[in-house]
Amino acid sequence: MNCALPYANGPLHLGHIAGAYLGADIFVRFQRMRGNEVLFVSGSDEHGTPITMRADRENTTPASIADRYYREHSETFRNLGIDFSIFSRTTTKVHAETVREIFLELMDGGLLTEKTMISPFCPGCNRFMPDRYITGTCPNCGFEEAKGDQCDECGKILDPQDLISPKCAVCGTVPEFRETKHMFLRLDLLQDGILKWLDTRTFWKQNVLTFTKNFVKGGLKERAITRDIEWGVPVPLEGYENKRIYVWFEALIGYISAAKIYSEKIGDPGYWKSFYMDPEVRNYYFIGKDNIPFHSIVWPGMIMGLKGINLPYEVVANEFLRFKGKQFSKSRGIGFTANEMLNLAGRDYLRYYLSSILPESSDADFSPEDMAEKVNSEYIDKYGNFIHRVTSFAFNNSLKLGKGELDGDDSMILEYAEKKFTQYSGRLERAEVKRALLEWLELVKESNVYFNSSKPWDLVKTDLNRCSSKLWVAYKLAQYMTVMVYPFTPDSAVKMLSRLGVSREVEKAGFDLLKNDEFTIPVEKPAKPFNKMEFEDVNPNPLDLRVAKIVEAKDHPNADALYVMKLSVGGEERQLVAGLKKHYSTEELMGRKIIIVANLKKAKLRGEVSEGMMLAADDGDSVKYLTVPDEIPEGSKVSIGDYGYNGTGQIELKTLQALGLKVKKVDGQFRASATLMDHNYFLNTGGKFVEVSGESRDGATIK
Ligand code: B3M
Ligand code: ZN
Repeated sequence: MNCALPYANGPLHLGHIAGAYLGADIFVRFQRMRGNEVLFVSGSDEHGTPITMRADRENTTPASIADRYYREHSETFRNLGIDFSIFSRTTTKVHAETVREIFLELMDGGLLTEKTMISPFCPGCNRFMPDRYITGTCPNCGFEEAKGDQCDECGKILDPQDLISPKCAVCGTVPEFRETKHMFLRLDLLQDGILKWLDTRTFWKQNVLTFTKNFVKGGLKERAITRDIEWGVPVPLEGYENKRIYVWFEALIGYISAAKIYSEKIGDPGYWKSFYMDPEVRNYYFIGKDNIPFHSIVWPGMIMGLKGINLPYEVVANEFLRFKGKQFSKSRGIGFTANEMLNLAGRDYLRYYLSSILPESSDADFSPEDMAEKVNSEYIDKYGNFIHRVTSFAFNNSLKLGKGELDGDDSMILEYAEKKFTQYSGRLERAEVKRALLEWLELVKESNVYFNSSKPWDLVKTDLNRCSSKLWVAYKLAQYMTVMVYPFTPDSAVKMLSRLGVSREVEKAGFDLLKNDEFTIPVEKPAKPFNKMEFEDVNPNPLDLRVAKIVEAKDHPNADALYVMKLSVGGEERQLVAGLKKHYSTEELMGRKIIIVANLKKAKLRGEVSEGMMLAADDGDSVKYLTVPDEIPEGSKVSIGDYGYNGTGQIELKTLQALGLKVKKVDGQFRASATLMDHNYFLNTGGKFVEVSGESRDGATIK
């Protein structure tokens, strides 16, 4: 079991998690439950230009960037419960050796060849430019910010020469193309083999298969696998001292080197071979959509040139998860990183929600509101509540649970549970995670119907034997649900199982647990198993920001620097005290539209009440109020990025200060921004940005 090696160049966002990692983890846990031995590997992809680019930007070394994100990613996966056997790195010695061996084996097999190529050289930076340092227009789809190695919009693999109007991403200079020697992988020789093999992969998911076939039909060319760069795995050839192996070529080998390192760690150095070299063993690759061609074409091609390594059994890739319709992007401040969301929602709630919307066959949309709604109405109200009702009833009535004689309804629901389990297994066997969860949810719903119509609360008065039989069936159903939901929400499942009095280790016992007929009822009154998710939990914006119009401004009776103003806020009138006297005359303020924090705790300033606070930018020299274009009506609500006010209620000044409101200069405009959970967002309303009413400075504080 292999899961893409994430570039160690930035935080993992929910798009990454939903694209590959969560589905892989669920699949692995399911396989372990079935009694299969799984080796689950991944690691940091620590070479490549995404990392050198970041190091350049931050004025540090690629190694320190890689270190930072290797640590961060390991922790994120741990926090999410993604249970790798090993999460390795591509900067290890074992990796460099493995790459060297594979490189030489392919060369011996005649699959590598040396060619002189024309490479982009930036006269501005005085060096050969790595592919990703060149940007330009994609010849395939017209996307204007395509990179020299791939267009991130249409997915097409590119050479820098293919780009229309290329330029250096560092200094903007138009690159020259100069001659340089490189080693090439003969994908052209491998094309027929790859096509034949692809014909045997009829069971692959449509999205991967179609993409791959179209790709190969376009014809495979030799691909350069060395680069004129300093950061990377050395090339084992004379004359290549100043070159490095292309990151994709070696990152793919990272699966095997990770497996080797794991094998050494457990004291069985040959262990990895029982996975990668035993043809009976299935090698799955769970990856992001934009990595498909490397795993379904390049990697299989490389493997065909090696002795004894298994070809992928299946390459599984999801479509994209979007955030309110846009692609997740840390740099553009769209959506959440995995860590941010974990701070707001419990691990299992997040895993549940993501599983239920996984973009398996088409793009999906993540929304915090939808998450709270789904978790509450499905996981908590239907599943958690079932466990709670059943165990509480057994406790309150001190029931002895016994199978006893089953009636028609009992047998029917138990058969239904078995049928749902079979369908669920079929889905998961095909790595259809979202659909497997739907089968589970159907069982949960039917079980609730069964419990309600059994009316154990009547039976307990009339027929105690029937009643304890019904409860036994209900416990059995609760066990089905819990065991089946384990791969999705492992922590909660373990807890729920112990509520049923079942104390065996879930993964060890696996699906044999379903055969368990022994339950013990609680000795103490069961507490509610789950707390509901509140919407505030997932919307971090505590500011009720509004557009207000100044309708009156006059001197404060007892303070020299202050004005007392009357505001109109969409039909509502408010009084506000502000220290603007040094900066504005009352005439200059009259009729202006300003932005206020409407839910700041009321304060009395020298005897005058201030209901809220007006926002102004202070660049050290002058103070200027924030405003919006005139077409925005007073009373309008102002959002921070996509976040409207979350309804927190009255706040203290320090809550406002914690959001670090600042001026950002963009295209000559001075916009107001705030920081929510490490992201910087612009304040906006009605599709317009909140701006400073005049010249300011980038980074000026807003208060
Ligand atoms: N590092 C791309 C990515 O992180 C790349 C995957 C390598 S898998 C061998 O999306
Ligand atoms: Zn340059």
